[in-house]
Amino acid sequence: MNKFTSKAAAAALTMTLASVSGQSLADSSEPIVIPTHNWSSQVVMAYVIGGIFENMGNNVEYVSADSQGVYEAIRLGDVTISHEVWQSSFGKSFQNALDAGGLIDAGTHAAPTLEEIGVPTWVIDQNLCPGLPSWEALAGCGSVFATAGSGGKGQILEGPQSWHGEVYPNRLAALGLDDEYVIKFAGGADALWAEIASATAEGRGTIVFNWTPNFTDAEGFTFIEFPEWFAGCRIADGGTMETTGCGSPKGWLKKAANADFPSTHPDAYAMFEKMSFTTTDIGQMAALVDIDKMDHKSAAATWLADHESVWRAFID
Ligand code: TMO
Repeated sequence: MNKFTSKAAAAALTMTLASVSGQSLADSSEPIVIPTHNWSSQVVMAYVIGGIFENMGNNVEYVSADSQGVYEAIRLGDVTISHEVWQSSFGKSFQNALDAGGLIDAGTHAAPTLEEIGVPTWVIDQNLCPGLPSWEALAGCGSVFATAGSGGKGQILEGPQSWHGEVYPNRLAALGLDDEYVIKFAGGADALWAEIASATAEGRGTIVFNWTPNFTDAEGFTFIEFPEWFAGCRIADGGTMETTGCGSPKGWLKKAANADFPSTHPDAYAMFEKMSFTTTDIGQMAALVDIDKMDHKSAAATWLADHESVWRAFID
């Protein structure tokens, strides 16, 4: 089938289904509820997607939502979509809602992901802890990463505890590094970037949680290489102290939606399902806020204006 005939066939099928179920073909005017969380690309992308939906004639609404609880909220219909489901942090909450019913997997972005602790690359170039980025090099380097408040131990600045729970405390214990390092949970993502900036200005070694795609991809950040992840290695996923020393998955970035969204808003859902952002797209969305210091809405408007050919392709 060529593009026209497949489109015509799809339209005919939609009309048949619509007349059977008595639904109209057009998207409902009910607002599409888009969640915002606490890291930059996610919030910018929320407004990017909202802007595309509005361009298509849809109504949108934004709600600030907990990044784990959102999957249950989608399942129950209080939130319509999730556009950045990061495997390492949220895979379990996503899967739980998928299994319970009411939430659907709306596909995967092109960008592969990693959520892991690491160091600004200059720490490696200057050989502050010989053997990095292998995790085994951390043993004996605790004092290199000590801070004023870490009692002589190496500090690892984790993200907010709502992202990864006990993953890093368990990992340190499993790898025998908990005597030499302490985990500090950051209050928010900005604390991670502030720590990288001040440690770099002081020439002080630092270990922080970070992820890719992110604005730091362009700045030189190296993730520590831990024992390879496998399904079920973490304690929260049924693993044991023998296995929970595993690193984070080289993961996926998914989209999720309420199960009714394809029938209430067929055009918007088709766009959302087709929508796929690359590492570059997502890095740009974060950089507009974290480097260029724009507010999230202006960053989204700028991104949409500068990349019209990218998002137009999701509509056709
Ligand atoms: C979910 N995050 C990208 C902040 O790791």
